[in-house]
Amino acid sequence: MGCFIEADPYPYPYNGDLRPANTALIIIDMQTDFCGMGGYVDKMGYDLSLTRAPIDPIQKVLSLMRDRGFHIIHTREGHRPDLSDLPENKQWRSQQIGAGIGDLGPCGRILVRGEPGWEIIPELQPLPGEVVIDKPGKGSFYATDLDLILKRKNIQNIILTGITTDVCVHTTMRDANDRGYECLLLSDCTGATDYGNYLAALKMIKMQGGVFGAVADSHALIEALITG
Ligand code: C5J
Repeated sequence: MGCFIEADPYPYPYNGDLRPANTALIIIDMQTDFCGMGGYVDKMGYDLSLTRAPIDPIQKVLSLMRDRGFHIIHTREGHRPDLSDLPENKQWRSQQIGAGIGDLGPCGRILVRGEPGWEIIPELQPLPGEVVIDKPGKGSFYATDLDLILKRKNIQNIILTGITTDVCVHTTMRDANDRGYECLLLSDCTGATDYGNYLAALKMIKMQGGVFGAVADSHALIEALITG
């Protein structure tokens, strides 16, 4: 039998083994810097409605998955206050586009740990006991203990949400897939700074029979958890 979520290009997970014990919801970088007024993405001049669109669907999925006892993992992108973990080329690039990482902005120093802009938005605050991964890069595995934590908890399935689809979410999904995790991206629970890139990122996951995993929306997940 098994439990499957209706997804594209195959019902997820491939083996039907979807249980709270072996499945984590990962919420990537839902920080003011990426979706709030005065944060990094806002300073770069992007349309915040694109990165704010997933907030409400993520809230619904988070609430149900918390109730059902699934593992919940949050990530935050950010750098040490002394910027010792900030690559020079990343700093240079951010300065060119008018949002220098480490510079003072309306929400404190941009993408610096401990600053108001770096905090996860109030709507999606982690609960005590939920894992929070601090990462200096795009991927959630690079220079973090995420893989160790997933292995210790015997997690096989990762359900991805958060921002931005084409950057931190994709990097994390690709890396997770290489490591053998069975990945699902929830299409309405993610957003990019560019709508075309969002669509392309979803399409790339599904090529070659699901080269990085599968894509579903939050309704399909909720339906599967309620009826399954
Ligand atoms: C970026 C992210 N876009 N969370 N970070 O720099 O996608």
